[in-house]
Amino acid sequence: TDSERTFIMIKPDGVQRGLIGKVVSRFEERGYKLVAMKTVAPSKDLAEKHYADLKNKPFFPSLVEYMSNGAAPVVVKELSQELIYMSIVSVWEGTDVIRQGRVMLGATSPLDAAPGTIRGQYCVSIGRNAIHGSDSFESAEKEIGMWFSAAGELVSWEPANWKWVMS
Ligand code: DAT
Ligand code: MG
Repeated sequence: TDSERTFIMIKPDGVQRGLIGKVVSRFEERGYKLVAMKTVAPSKDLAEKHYADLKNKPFFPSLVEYMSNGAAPVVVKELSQELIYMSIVSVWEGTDVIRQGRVMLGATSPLDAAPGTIRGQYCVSIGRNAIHGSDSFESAEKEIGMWFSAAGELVSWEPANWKWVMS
């Protein structure tokens, strides 16, 4: 349905490399609706929780380090000037956005990602693949709940062009 929502995160390498605008543009131009977005510096705990399904993988410690810089175990560290591991978390809405978001990201390993996908255009390393997107309805619900407090942070609104994009 056109109210389907997904969780999209621009990881620290994507932020450092100035890819925020490019990622946001792709979703905006496709016609999807931005319903939440903020900067975060996740704690190690939150990064571990986000990737809990992968906790037995050999790359799990380096994945968590990459996402959180092994930060102190607070929920979301206050942003400060010393911060270098900053991410952008966002929620996008629209028809089939979970599956389409994954297609727009490209394969997990950027070397397998089709040219024209975000990872296929901007990345070469699986450990620096710039972006995360929910892989199912269940993960989208879980991840949105983990990174946002639904009450105030998700906005219900209708873009002026909505009916010309989703029909
Ligand atoms: P995706 O990010 O495409 O959903 P995933 O959920 O399987 O992929 O893994 C989460 C992240 O973990 C992925 O973006 C990069 C890292 N990762 C996955 N497989 C890896 C591997 N074989 N070696 C190193 N990092 C890996
Ligand atoms: Mg995944």
